[in-house]
Amino acid sequence: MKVSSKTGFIVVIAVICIGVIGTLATIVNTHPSGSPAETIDWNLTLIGNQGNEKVLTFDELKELSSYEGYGGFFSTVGMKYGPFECKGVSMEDLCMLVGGIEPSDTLWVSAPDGYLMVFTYDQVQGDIITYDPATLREIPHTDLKMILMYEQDGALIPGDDGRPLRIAIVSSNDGFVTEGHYWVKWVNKIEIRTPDR
Ligand SMILES: Nc1nc2c(c(=O)[nH]1)N[C@H]1C(S)=C(S)[C@@H](COP(=O)(O)O)O[C@H]1N2
Ligand SMILES: [Mo]
Repeated sequence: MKVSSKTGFIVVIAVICIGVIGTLATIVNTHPSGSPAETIDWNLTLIGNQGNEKVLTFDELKELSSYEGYGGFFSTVGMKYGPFECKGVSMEDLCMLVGGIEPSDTLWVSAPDGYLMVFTYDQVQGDIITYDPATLREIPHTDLKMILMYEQDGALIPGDDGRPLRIAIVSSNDGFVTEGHYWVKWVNKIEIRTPDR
């Protein structure tokens, strides 16, 4: 029948239109995973060497002056990762927020999975051994900096790699790697400890 085939045609077109609009709406609404626009619910607790505490949200951390550099690491089994473009806040700046770090202090960086790294004052200042990415032989370095990274290669750090905050050892050049155990993932607590306390 002529009328019903025309009606059928209109129904088919309508269904296609709804499908196309729906698909476009889904694409517009979905941020690519790791997009910096994503909201991150995360608190970082800083504890100064007097026991003073300061809690920063992920958003507050991103408001602080940032530091960018290249850094890569190798894991216990010798696998090499990076170098990445790392953006974050310098550890010295973070320490300053709770009164600074003294040469005799140590820095205790930990994560909810129970992982903990203790850094010396010198390590916080960037005195960390660097290795040739190809041979893993020790090489000299100049401008190393320890940062708390919140962006890796221009996006949020991937979940398994420490989202949203990870320690990174960076420099203005990308020709080196450092030991992976320094690169604490999922950092939520940084404590400055004085030996006398
Ligand atoms: N929170 C947390 N960070 C961590 C670890 C961990 O177990 N927990 N392992 C460390 C070690 S020993 C290495 S070699 C690297 C491994 O990094 P990857 O898991 O991104 O490969 O992360 C470091 N950071
Ligand atoms: Mo490791």
